Amino acid sequence: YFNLSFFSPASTEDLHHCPPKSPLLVGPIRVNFHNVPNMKRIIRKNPYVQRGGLYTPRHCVAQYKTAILVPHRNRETHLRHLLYFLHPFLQRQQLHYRIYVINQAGNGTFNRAKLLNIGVREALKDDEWDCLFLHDVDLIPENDYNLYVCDELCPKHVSSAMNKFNYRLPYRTFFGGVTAVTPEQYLRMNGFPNSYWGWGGEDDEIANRVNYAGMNIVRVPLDIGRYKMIKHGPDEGNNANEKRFDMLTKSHKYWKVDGMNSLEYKCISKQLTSLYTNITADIGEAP
Ligand code: BGN
Repeated sequence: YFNLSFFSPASTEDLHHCPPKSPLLVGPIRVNFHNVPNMKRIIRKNPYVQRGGLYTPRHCVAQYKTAILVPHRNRETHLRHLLYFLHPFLQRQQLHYRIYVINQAGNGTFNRAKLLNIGVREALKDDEWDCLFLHDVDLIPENDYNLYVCDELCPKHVSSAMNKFNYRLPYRTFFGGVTAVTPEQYLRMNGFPNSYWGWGGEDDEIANRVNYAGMNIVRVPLDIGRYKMIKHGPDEGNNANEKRFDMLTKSHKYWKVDGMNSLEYKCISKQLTSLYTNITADIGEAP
């Protein structure tokens, strides 16, 4: 008998694992926001991205599966900048990845942390992700050695050096912007709080939760965790949360009852567009 497998197209079993260090990385990336790329152009530049913003390396088997979760409302130009830079960036890292955009329906006060809980719940229905990247829409990574993979033991603060803070930490426990956790780490801290409506404080609460759940934070070195923030004015519907100081003093009391185990929302739509999975949810209103 002849062995005909030679003639069949390469299946994943015939492919080798991607190397530990991708040969495609370039290091520092020049990022600017002079013109806003339109979606068609981004699609043209990323021909191997599949519907829903999904990508799998074609010439090797990816070592990691990462879901990128982006809370969003009315920031389309920011989203286009992000997609324009992030898709090629992640492909150079030879990851299996998918980008999710989670929209808050209506005009109520914005709730970043709750949208991230929803993104995690929905993403885990689709695949067995090794890593969840919780990503602000207005932060663009400037170095592709900043690998979008998780630390096995500790939640990771990724955006350690933002231009807005002169490429330094604004304060020692800062955990805002871009963070990376495994699904296991996420569930161990009961996800994020659902009760932070408006700007500020939720990231500090999340940093507290990491510690309450018996974990430590690791941080990407400052020369690698570099991000450029897209300048913008204050958002409508995202005023500073005046209750945040008070809430933070009580976070140790509530973290076990406010989070993934108390998450309630209505998924209004889950749509696979060419560059991302677009989820819109009714998340209720601030009390
Ligand atoms: C902090 C905010 C964070 C924000 C950073 C950077 C608070 C709580 C004060 C007790 N924290 O001051 O949410 O990410 O600034 O802008 O406001």
